[in-house]
Amino acid sequence: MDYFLDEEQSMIRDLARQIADDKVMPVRAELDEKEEFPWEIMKTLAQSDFFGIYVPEEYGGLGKGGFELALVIEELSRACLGVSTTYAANALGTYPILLYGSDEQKRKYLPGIASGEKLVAFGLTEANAGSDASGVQTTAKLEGSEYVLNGTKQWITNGGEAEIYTIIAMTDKAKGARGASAFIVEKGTPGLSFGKKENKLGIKASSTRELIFENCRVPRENLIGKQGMGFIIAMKTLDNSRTGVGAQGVGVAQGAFDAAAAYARERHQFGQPIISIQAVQHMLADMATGIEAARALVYSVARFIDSKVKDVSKESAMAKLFATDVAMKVTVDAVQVMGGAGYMKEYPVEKMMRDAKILQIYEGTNQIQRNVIGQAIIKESARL
Ligand code: COS
Repeated sequence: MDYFLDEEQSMIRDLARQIADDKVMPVRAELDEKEEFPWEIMKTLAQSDFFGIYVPEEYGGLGKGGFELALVIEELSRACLGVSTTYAANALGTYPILLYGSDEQKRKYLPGIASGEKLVAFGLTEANAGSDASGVQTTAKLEGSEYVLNGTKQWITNGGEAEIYTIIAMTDKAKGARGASAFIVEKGTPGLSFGKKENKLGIKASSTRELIFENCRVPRENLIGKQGMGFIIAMKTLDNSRTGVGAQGVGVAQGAFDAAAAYARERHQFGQPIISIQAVQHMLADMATGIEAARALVYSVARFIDSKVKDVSKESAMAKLFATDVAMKVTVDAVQVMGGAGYMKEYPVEKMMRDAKILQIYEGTNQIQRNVIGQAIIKESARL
């Protein structure tokens, strides 16, 4: 399919593809095995200006949008979801500043983020808050010119490795969703420490840790937007970043499909390559169709969001939901097409299948995406 990329977009995709092929593929199995954070790859991505792709030029970025970001995420995901999660989580952590930060905050933080010098992480989830985003129990109390944060965030991607954390905490618990606020917390701030590194099913190259706040004092200027806007900031952040998760789904599905199709040509049974067997062809046909449909939706939604429409909750939830369900099905089927080989670590698809599962869970489970779409349908149907 031709998605009519302009010259710059084609260059971005080609460079990301080259990095995925040359730098990520050769080390992905080792990164997975050793659960090693991909610092070298992050440096290569920084040298290619990929951390600032969606950051405005005035703050040191390339001034592109979520569509170009999706192209990079897709290519990296074709090679390794652990690497692409590490990269994409930066955008998730940066959106609160990009969408709601003051000019001063943008000038202070965005250039270091755009250059890749400082990694970013987003902290919403806690023991009792995740799908229930307004169930946050971490508190932020204004004392003079500082907010004092107390509480624990869990399952935070880039936890411990990132220099900048955008955190949702309650400034007024009694107000529920309207009592949450968003803050920037820098690594090294006294009172911020990191808990255990999680041992995960997949995306093992990425770091997932707890963030522990114990009387952690941040200057009042680190409040993003206004007090009480935290829930909306988190929702709008997720509305923007969920297409990136969709792009991860497209990428990992493509990687699994490519491996399965190549293997099906090589593997002979009943005196013929198994790709000549109709049962295998039908599986590959369904996989290819799902991937193309997911890519078409993810690209359309990313372009729709970049056109600066106001409310994109429904469309971004659709892109995330559809593409990540496709990713799970395609990676499982790739293992099936490859049979015994697919189950072995010599081939990449068992890792892709393990990795893909997280896409149906993080940045809102796919059940939550259906809720978001359902709520939008209820609102829209009232206008019919
Ligand atoms: N954009 C703007 N406003 C939004 C919004 C959005 N995307 N989503 C909700 N709101 C508004 C609602 O309109 C409502 O406003 P009013 O109080 O003025 O009516 C307010 O925010 C509260 O919304 P709602 O009542 O729908 O909140 P719920 O607590 O029921 O939660 C869901 C709604 C489930 C959609 C939300 O909690 C969610 O997205 N959860 C998943 C979060 C997530 O992705 N977690 C993963 C970890 S982060 S990586």
